[in-house]
Amino acid sequence: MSDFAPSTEFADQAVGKAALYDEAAADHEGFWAARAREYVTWSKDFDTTLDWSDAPFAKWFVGGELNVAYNCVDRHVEAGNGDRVAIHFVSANGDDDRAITYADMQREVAKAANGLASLGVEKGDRVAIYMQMIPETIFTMLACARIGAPHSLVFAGFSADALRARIDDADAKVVVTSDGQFRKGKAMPLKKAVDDAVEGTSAQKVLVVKRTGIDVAWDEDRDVWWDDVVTPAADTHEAPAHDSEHPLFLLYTSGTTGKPKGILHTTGGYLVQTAYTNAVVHDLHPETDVYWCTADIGWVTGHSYIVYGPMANGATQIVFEGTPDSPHKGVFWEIVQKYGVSILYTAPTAIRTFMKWGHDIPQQYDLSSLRVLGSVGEPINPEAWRWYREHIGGGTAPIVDTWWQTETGAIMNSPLPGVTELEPGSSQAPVPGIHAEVLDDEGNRLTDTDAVGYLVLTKPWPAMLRGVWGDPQRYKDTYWSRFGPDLYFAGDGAKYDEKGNIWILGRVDDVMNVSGHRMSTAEIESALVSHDKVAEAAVVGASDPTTGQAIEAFVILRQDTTTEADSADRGGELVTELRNHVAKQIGPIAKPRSIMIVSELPKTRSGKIMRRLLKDVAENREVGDVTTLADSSVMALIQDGMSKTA
Ligand code: 6R9
Repeated sequence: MSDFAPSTEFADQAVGKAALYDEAAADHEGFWAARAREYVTWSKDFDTTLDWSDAPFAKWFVGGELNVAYNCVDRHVEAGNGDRVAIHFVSANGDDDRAITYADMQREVAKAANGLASLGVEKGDRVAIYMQMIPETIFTMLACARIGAPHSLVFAGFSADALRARIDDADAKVVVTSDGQFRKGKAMPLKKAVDDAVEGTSAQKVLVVKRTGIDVAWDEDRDVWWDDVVTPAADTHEAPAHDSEHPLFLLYTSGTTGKPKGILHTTGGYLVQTAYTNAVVHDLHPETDVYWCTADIGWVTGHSYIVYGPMANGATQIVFEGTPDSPHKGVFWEIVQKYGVSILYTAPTAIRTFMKWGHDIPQQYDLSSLRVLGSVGEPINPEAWRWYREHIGGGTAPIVDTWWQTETGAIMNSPLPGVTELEPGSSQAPVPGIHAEVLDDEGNRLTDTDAVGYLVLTKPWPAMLRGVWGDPQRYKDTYWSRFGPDLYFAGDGAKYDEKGNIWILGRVDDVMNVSGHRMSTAEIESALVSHDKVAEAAVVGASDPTTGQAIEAFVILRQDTTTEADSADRGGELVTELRNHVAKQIGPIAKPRSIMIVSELPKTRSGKIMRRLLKDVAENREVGDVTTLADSSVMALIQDGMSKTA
């Protein structure tokens, strides 16, 4: 038996069962109709499971009516679970830690719904939310869902310009924000960006939560305090039933170039798939588990796996306002120990950071409550996977590597803990009910495990995007034209291994072509990270007159295994060692032309490495737009390092 097969103890108690695969294979629509009635309470039952007659515009659970906020809150109170903690809020400075029960949640959401209604928000109006990780953000989202006013969250690290573009595109009527946010102990302004963004837009009112108490500019006609409008509002609110296809939210993808796309999700199908996947993939037992998804609510992972999926299931979860390094580098593990977190869902970029900091930090805490670990956002390098399993998961916790997108709305490819024999580094196979294949350029399913193709979703799924806000043509062109009108092109390169596992190789623009060999950035990055001196790596293909593209690598060293001399290495001993290591791991063709040792990598605020910028550096071009970087000074550091090497 492999080390990565589920234990019998785990399998016996697991929510996800092997039989789900058979059920889904036998009857796609029947399977989803059953999940819809299992996970969601309908005010009016649906009559048709899927209407795909106007493909690629799907309708799921046609004729059904429901209220998402009722499903996420009220029904748990009605079932006698009002005293169960919904959220353990862990504040950035420890000044506002609180436990919010489902009964509290019901009152808070009702107040927020009444407050928003008093500002003129009606069913169908769009509400922009520009707020950090505080409970009021969740109250507002659920209040919008309750009213039927689609929300559009804009990550609180985005600029005023980015916010304005999103308010404009969605014609938002109200913006909800806070005075400021705590960052590494300091109060930073937030409403200021809203002041700069809303001028001349459709936004009529700005609702402001007081979080830090810092000074804010005030427009008497436009601005209102949460404490004046929501806090005193009535704490009951009748939840109206909405059509299954009523818009639930818009979420703009950070898009590297061009106008951001407003990805549209609707009510019934989205809730069904987020709740179902949260149950079977995270193995959620709402009565006993303490669940923690560390994503920011401003990203799709926060929408689907903090707010909608887990709350529909009645989970108890952690919402953390802070960052992994503040007030100290052990704060995540301190939280796990204090609250007895049993399910942890985080991103490879965080795991690699913890690896870089060294395992002696998590070792100081009792992590024995953890029984399921999850990963999302990027391919997780096998080495990081093993570190996560060993040092966080006690060597036994199953890791669910979940592949999905803002557009898919919910998890698509992932092992089922308790069923699947795990394969470090691969999200393996579609979950029951999902159909994904790797196709070649001509649209044929790959048969050769050496070949690289494209990940394609071959059947509609309930949480699928329903369109790009205001741009049906872009929806068709981007996702449904590469392989045909009912095959969804995900934009990710992928391949199969001998066992039939699907390996995601990164975005197609990250697939390199070196002397006619197609190679993925992710594969070479994993090879670099498997060296014991490397914590993180980013690889790009830079144009090369002879080989088409040449491999350029940027690496961050591990602090616990390297010296200062290593960090100063510019093409010397360590670099040679790393190049040879890649050659040994993958083959000489994969040997990077050069490797640069850096202290940081350029990342978006959701933690994805922006290889486009590194490519600019590698090709000696002026570095492109850095506005979506979490820290725009990183590029200057890297370029400075480059010029010293040259
Ligand atoms: C949920 C989320 C989507 C893109 C996706 C892919 C990458 C996400 C992954 C993964 C390999 C995984 N991605 N999860 N790649 N393995 N487990 O991240 O949504 O921000 O829209 O990004 O992220 O490239 O296409 P989003």
